[in-house]
Amino acid sequence: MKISKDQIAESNQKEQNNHRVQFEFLEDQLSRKNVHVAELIQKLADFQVAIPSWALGAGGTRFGRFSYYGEPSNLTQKIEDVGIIHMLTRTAGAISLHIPWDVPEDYTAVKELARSLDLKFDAVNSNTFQDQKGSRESYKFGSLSNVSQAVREQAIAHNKEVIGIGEKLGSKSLTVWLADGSSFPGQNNFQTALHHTENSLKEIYKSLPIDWKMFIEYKPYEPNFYSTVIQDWGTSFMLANACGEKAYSLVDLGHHLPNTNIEQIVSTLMWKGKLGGFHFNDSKFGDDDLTVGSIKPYALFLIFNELVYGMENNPQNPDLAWMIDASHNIKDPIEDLIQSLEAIQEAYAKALLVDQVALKLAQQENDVTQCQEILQGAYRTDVRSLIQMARVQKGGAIHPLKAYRELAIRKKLIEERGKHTIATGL
Ligand code: AOS
Ligand code: ZN
Ligand code: ZN
Ligand code: ZN
Repeated sequence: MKISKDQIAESNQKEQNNHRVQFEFLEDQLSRKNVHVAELIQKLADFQVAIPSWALGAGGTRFGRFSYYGEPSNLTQKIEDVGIIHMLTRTAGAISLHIPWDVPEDYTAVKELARSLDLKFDAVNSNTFQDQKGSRESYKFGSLSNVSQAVREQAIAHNKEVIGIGEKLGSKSLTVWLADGSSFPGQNNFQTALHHTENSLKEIYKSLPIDWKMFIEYKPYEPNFYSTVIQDWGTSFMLANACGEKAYSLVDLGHHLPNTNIEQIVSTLMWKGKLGGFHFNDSKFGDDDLTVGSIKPYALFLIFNELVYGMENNPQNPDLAWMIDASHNIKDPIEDLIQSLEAIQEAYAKALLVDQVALKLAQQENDVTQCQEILQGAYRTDVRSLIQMARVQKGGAIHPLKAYRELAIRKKLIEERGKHTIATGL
């Protein structure tokens, strides 16, 4: 299942007039404020977000899983789904694979398919939170932090294997997320667990190719409910420093306790040159993995404001690896990802509109009211036609979601794949 350029052109034909009127209005408004609209569009068009291979199927919860009809049941079909999203949005130019859920059988074929859909292979993700078929040791009581050396060695070996797989695909980074922790006080010695984790990560780091990065994800709780070994950005930052210059912290928006000031964490890490990757999603309570921007769009904008500031002022921080880490229980995953991409682009565009010079001046003068006005002025701008223009210039759809529905893609996927398919993964 592929979407053709003609199908997109046809869909855009119908939207063209409306889009033009809105864009011209906004362009005029922004030009009056001395905003370089063409530059802005270019930045938006260049912004690419990876889709993880586990986001294309229905995730479910521990209480149940409801299949979404026509789900991709193998890696080829997952890549095809990302291809559909990228064709419509032109902002999802990469796929992030999870090992062992998505080990390619035929590397040449998989790479060729990705190339034909204009997709790159983003970070590879290791999995030491589940026991794999036939493995000798169990991760029930942790992986890189386990009290048993044999378990730690198995988990280290797995990560090295994942790097090897990534190398064959052209990936340039490894993301490590650990479920390690404890569910009851006294179960673990905090220092021993952290010490083991640091040593294990250093061991994995030794196998990292010279042009690779390692991303260390943190999370306060779940699946363990008393303590998590890498619980917060400080721990992740400390471990990244212990490993070396190719190791970075990764911020997943859902991995913070309620009301945490995530934008401040972003700012601190970028100042220290240690923010490597980003997992987008949204949440009300915890690691809810909901559609980006569906719950706290203003918080997302404030985070992007710091990201934009960092990208412009912190050359010590490398280019970031952007990814959507979401899970879908009741929506069509493709529709959900299109909505997430739109929300990301919107927050980014609004952050680009913040007048940094005026903001700095207002800060110098302690003009608190004016500082707020500047941020909210940018946030309240309707930037949708700008994002549409960025998409159109790259051959995408003015309205990706509408086009997806009009082209009846899901219906065709069901015809092709069958109704009761199940995606591998979470
Ligand atoms: C888990 O909570 C983390 O967000 C991971 O980044 C990811 O969702 C998991 O590794 C899926 O494999
Ligand atoms: Zn994540
Ligand atoms: Zn998560
Ligand atoms: Zn999450």
